Amino acid sequence: MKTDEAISIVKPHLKQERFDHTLRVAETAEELAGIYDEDVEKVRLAAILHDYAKYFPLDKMKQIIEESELPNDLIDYHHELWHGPAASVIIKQEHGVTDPDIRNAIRYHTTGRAGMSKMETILFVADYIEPGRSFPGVEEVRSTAKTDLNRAAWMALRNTIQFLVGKHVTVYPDTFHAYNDLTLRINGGNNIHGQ
Ligand code: DGI
Ligand code: FE
Ligand code: FE
Repeated sequence: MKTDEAISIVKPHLKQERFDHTLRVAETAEELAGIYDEDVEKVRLAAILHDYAKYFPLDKMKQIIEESELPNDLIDYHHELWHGPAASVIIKQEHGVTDPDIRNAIRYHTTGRAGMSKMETILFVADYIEPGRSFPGVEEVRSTAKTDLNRAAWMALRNTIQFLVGKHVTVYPDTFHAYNDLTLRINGGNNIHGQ
């Protein structure tokens, strides 16, 4: 699939501000792909398609999840977590995107997961740091992303978990798994206490 085709698939489904976010994520993800030696074409496609299902009706996303191989426990968590997994199914079923690297990057872009591939991590971080984002602490993640992709992802996960816990809402297990996995990876396998 070419960039133009991916854009024409998602554009009718996105509000202008979400479409602009999508293009900024693509640009940011391409920069990271350059730094970390990842396939720029694939990263760009994953980025363009990542929020495709963001505004699908909730019952449609729910149906896609229930009728797919995706874990049904997603339904017990916040509906904000549904659009990535739902998009990963629909782009295959309706648009023939079968590449597992692209589909997994889209699927896990909100929650992360343990053992994220480089492509998954690039999209996860790009979605968090694109220039339109103004989360507290994003500047530190932006600068870290230039030199240490895994640490940047870890920081984004830490911030998100802290944010969610502060709101007294649930955190999907994959988000904890991603955080734990990267904690060990960036510490070289040592589970150091008190840091
Ligand atoms: O779709 P975007 O707005 O571009 O970004 P996203 O897909 O990363 O959605 C992020 C939102 O999801 C963010 O406001 C926090 C919320 N969220 C709710 N529950 C969870 C969660 N994020 C994670 N990582 N884990 C959760 O359990
Ligand atoms: Fe998203
Ligand atoms: Fe996004």
